Amino acid sequence: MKYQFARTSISLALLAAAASSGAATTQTWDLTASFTPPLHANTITYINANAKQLTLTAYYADSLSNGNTINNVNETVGNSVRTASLETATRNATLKTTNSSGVWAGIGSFGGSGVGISNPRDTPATSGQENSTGGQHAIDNYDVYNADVYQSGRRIIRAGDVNRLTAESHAHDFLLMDFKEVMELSTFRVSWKRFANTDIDFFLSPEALTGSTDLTGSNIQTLINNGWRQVSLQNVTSCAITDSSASCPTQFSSAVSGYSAGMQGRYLIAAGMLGGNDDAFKFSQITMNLPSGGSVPIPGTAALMMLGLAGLAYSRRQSKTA
Ligand SMILES: [Ca+2]
Ligand SMILES: [Ca+2]
Ligand SMILES: [Ca+2]
Repeated sequence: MKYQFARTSISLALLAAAASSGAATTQTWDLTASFTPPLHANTITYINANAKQLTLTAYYADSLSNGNTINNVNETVGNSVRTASLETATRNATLKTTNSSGVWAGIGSFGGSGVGISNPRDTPATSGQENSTGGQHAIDNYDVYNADVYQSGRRIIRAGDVNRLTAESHAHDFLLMDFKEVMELSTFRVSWKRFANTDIDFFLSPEALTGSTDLTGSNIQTLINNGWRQVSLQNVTSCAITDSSASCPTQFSSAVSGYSAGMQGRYLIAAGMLGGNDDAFKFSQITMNLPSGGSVPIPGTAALMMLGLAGLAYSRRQSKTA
């Protein structure tokens, strides 16, 4: 698997896949390739062995449409707690790729261990900067004080305490996956997570949405009103990249809240649980299925056709000179 920057390797990947590829209805993208260059980008396109593209775009939300920040989070939140007021605020927050200073949210490979997002509120606030502090380098809704907070000489908040949200603002990462065509939900692999009770909210676009889309300026509540469907998985399992056991990667199944067999769409958003603060994870693999009855040209067939054409051209030249 290669991403778009390594075009010279793509044809090799196709030929290598030709021998083992069956009916190519299952599409898998390996997200562990390191981005060199660039190290981080707001948008990355991966190309799998069947030449199917997956474009990832990093968004984040930290402010409401009225300009206020998501600031109702000055409260104690326990692990696995979904706070209704914060969930509502996050649903109504504006999705964006950059802050007012032009610092953008970046997708990072973070050592080839899967993709995460670093948003401008993560520190250091440099475009696409990898941040190794806590879970900030992951796709996360994780925000904590970076330093102790004192009141009247007494420490009231300990730096890094996950059970205290930042009082100033809450920032939330959103990963948009564009499969370029309508596909069915299948499986995904979480290669890293910050906490045991990491939960993911997915939002699948309506089947009718087949054209290009830009989420900038919209919010999750608007998307839901427009037919996007929420699929939520609690306590995701993380797997080593080399783990091929049955429990990895994680299936979209009836055990997943809001899921039903055959759900399909061109776009999929992944985010830490809306309304939570302890969800931080990285993806190393995404798999989708082409809708029932669909198929793509098998690379082996394409290669054989090209050989056939070459043979035809050769024989034509032969007959001309004869
Ligand atoms: Ca959680
Ligand atoms: Ca992050
Ligand atoms: Ca964060």
